[in-house]
Amino acid sequence: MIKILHTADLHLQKKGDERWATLVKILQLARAEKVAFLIIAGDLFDANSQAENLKRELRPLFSQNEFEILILPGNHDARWWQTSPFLGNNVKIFTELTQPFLYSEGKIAFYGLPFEFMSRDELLQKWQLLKPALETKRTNFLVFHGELLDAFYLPTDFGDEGRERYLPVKLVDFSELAFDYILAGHFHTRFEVFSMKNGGYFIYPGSPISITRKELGPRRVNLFKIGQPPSEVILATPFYQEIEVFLDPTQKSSPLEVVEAALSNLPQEARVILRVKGFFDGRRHNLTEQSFQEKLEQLTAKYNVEDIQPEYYDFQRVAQERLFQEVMDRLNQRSDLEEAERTKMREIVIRAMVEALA
Ligand SMILES: [Mn+2]
Repeated sequence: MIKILHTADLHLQKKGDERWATLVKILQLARAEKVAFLIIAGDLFDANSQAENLKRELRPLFSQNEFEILILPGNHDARWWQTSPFLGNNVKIFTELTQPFLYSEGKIAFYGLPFEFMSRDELLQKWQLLKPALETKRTNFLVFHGELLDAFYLPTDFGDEGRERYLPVKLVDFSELAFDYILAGHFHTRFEVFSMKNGGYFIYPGSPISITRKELGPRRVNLFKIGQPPSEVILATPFYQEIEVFLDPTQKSSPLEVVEAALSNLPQEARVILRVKGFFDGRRHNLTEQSFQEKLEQLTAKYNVEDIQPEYYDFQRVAQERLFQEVMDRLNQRSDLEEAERTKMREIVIRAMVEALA
């Protein structure tokens, strides 16, 4: 059984940083899983200039591996490959769509389209060139870096990109082509698999480390055996995680305890974007908004919190009002209300009274 590891969008910038460590981790996984191929489907480097600086550092990592490393130029590192750089003994770079890399006595073929700006119509003509060459008796791979139009994506799904179209394709474009797997890159947000009409798969593995704050949750690579469906493997690499804490004013515990409970038990790779919403009674907990914020910052320094979005409200003036307490008691006595409705109504009352008493 031939195993393949597929990733993309590492956006390497310099040796020794977290992105570099992510590449090292991927190579370790490839070794441990005894894969035959490591496929990097574009944007290995963040920019052409960084690629130039890093190539000597990469050679020892990319040499003496038991597996082949096939690299596709993406939109971030499209130009750099034109000078045929040497990256290591086991490395091949896709430079021409019509010249596949063949293995296993020609039973496995990897086609790759190095990135250049093209419209969908121009791309359709490119695929037509391949049609006679794609033998159905072999396993055909396409390595691709661009946008799949079947899914609704936002510009932020591709890292920091402008509003241009980056090699737009639709699944239907491949329906008469005998590709068994399209190993793609460019879509950073998450691991996604699409089934094609011909029975093949189109796979975006997502970035293996968060490049922007839109790339949330643990990062993944695609590890699979030829003939079987793609499958996701979680990497222990840095990722962003949004945590939203809603402070319920009827809760007895201190708002700081509520925040801390939400932050504990996160993996150490998580970089947290913390949003604190809702209300607390400052008098009851001996807090002001100022002192709460200070304590919040002290607390979050212990965890990997990169950003606090302070959307909380000290409603102590409202909490002291007899009318408010009466309304709350009535709300709590209503047995016909779902808990979610009760919370909603409580919030409406608080907001109205906050404004009325201002
Ligand atoms: Mn990218």
